[in-house]
Amino acid sequence: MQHERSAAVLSNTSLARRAWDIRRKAVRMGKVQGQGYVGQALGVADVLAVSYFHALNHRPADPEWEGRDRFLLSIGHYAIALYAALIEAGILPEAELETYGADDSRLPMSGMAAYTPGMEITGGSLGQGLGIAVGMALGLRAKGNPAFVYNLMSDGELGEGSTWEAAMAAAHHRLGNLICIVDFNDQQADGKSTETLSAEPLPDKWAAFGWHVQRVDGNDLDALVAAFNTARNLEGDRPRAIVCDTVMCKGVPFLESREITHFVRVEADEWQKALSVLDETRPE
Ligand SMILES: Cc1ncc(C[n+]2csc(CCOP(=O)(O)OP(=O)(O)O)c2C)c(N)n1
Ligand SMILES: [Mg+2]
Repeated sequence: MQHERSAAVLSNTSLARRAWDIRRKAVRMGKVQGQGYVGQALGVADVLAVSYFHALNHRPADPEWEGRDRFLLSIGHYAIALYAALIEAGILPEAELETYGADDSRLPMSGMAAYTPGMEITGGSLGQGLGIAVGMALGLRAKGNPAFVYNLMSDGELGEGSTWEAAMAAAHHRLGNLICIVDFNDQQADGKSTETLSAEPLPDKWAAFGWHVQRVDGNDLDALVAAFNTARNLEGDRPRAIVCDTVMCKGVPFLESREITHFVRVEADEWQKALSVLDETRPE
C-alpha cells in the first residue's frame, strides 16, 4: 500500500489560525459545561494543529479509512482538546460542541473510542496508550500498511511503569512506524511533574531505551513542524519520541499567570472573558 498524502499541508500562518481555532473551541466547550481540562487543551493546541493539519495522513470524511495514520489519545482527560481538533478538522460537526459532557453526547468528558468518530482508543487509565500503540504498530506492519501510529501522552504518564515496558518493546520490535508525543507541561495531579516524580533527563531516557528523540518548544509551530517532519522522514527503524515542552493555558494570559494546577480554576464569568481575550489575538 502506498503511503499517499491526503491531508492538506498548510503554511505556518494557517497553522497559527488552526491552533487558535482549537483553543477557542475548547474554551467554548468548557463554557458549555462550566468545567473541563481547558488548561491542558490550551497548552497542547499547537501540537494538535500540527498533527491534524500538517503531519497526519487522514481523510476527515472517512475517519475509519484503513490507510489513516492512527492518532491515539492516551490521556482521556485531554478529550476536550482532541474534540476541538476533530471539529476543526471536520471529523466532527461543529454543532456537537454544544453537547460536550451532556448525557447521550458523543463528546463525553473523558475520551471513549466507542462514542466518538476519530477517537481511536479509550485512554483514561493512564499509562496504557503507548502499549496499545505498540500493538497497533506491530499489526499495521504485519498487514503491510505503511501508516504511522502517533501516541499523545502526558508527562504524568512517565511515572507509569507500563509506559517504559512499552518503550522497551517498541525498540525491540524496531517500530519505526511509531511516534510518541509527550506533552510536557510540568504538571500532574499532585503538582509539578519535576517535583513529584522527575523523569529528567528525559531525552536521555528515551535514547537509552533505543528511541530517536527530539525535544522542542511545544508552543512553537515552526519547531513542531520541523520535529514532526524529522520523525516521519527518519531513516531506519527506531521508534521516535517528540518531547514537547508546553505552557498550560497558553494563549489566555490571565489563566497562564494564575497558579496553575491540574485543575485550573475558571470562574463562571471567566469563560466569556477567556473567549474575549482569544478574540483579541486571532491570527489572520
Ligand atoms: C492509572 C491512573 N492513575 C491515576 C489516574 C488519575 N489521574 C487523572 S489525570 C492525572 C494526572 C496525570 O498527569 P498529567 O496527565 O501530566 O496531568 P496534567 O498535565 O493534565 O495536569 C491523574 C493522576 C488515572 N486516570 N489513571
Ligand atoms: Mg502534565
